[in-house]
Amino acid sequence: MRDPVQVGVVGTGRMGSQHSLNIAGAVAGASLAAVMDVDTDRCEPISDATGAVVFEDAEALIASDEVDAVLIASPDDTHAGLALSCLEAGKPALVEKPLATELADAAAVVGREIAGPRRLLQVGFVRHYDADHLAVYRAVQQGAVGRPLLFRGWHRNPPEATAASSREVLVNAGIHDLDSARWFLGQEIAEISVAGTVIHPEKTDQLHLQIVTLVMDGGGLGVIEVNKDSGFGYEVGVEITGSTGVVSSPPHRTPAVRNAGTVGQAVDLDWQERFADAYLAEVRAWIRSVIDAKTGGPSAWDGYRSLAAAIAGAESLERRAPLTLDAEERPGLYGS
Ligand code: ISE
Repeated sequence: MRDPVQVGVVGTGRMGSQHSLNIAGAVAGASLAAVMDVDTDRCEPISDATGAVVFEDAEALIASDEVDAVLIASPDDTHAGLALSCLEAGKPALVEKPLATELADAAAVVGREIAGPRRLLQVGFVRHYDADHLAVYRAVQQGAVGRPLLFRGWHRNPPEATAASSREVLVNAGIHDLDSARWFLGQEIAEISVAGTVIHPEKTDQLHLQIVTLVMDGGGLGVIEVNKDSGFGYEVGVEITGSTGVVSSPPHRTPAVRNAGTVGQAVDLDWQERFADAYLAEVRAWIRSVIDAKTGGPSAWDGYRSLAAAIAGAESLERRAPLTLDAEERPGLYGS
């Protein structure tokens, strides 16, 4: 592997730009070699600032001898196809979540990866690199609350320019929380039930506030609030109830300002602000794994199983009934 690792980024929107600038300026052992976006105007500023070559075609970037590793941050429905291309090219890739928007596509990625010589894909469940999430996870792992029984998560977003459909609330956003439930409890989701409500009466087809209830295959439980239009900012938290106690992520770390008879704290504006340090830690860990030729972190299996839950959840929302998920044996490539 070349030193530094020559990285190509596909998709230079909000996340692709942040990842590109992190790689170019803050990740030892990596160099931003190439960028691509269907809107090339979005590549130019990054190319001008970093010297990265602008590609007009994602497949050409993946195939290029000038690219050792690929970061996929293009629109959600392109992730699986590009991940397959990276597997075919034998190139390690960090694939932003969701791994796919259709389950069959995610299954195809898993099938192709387990047919290959080793793991090549890491999926962008960035919360695995967030200090607050890791502190809660370590407390659980150290037995601070006994046996973990209940995962409670809340995920509140500011409104976005492009309104999400009710399905996208789960496939694009809630998928993080579904992955976290699996991660913190160490169990697979066996049953999901979702209810939703309209936040703004004029948007009757967008159930942007959803409550997800989970039953895990090991007896654990989960309750998740996903809100795509919080009205106040961005907020993510987790809480684990165990057999001997409860551990939860800290509230906002910003100063509490008291004046004029009130107390206030600033909240994050969006996920790029809330998880800025975690995105950097995520890419640094990914580059380390590329150098060591030992891909780690959230896997394509995690991407597949979390997507299966998200899609079942969207169906539960539609049917107004709980849905069970098929139990599937984890392929050996993804460990125990
Ligand atoms: C976005 O793609 C993310 O991954 C953020 O973490 C999430 O909070 C947001 O809802 C998604 O749209």
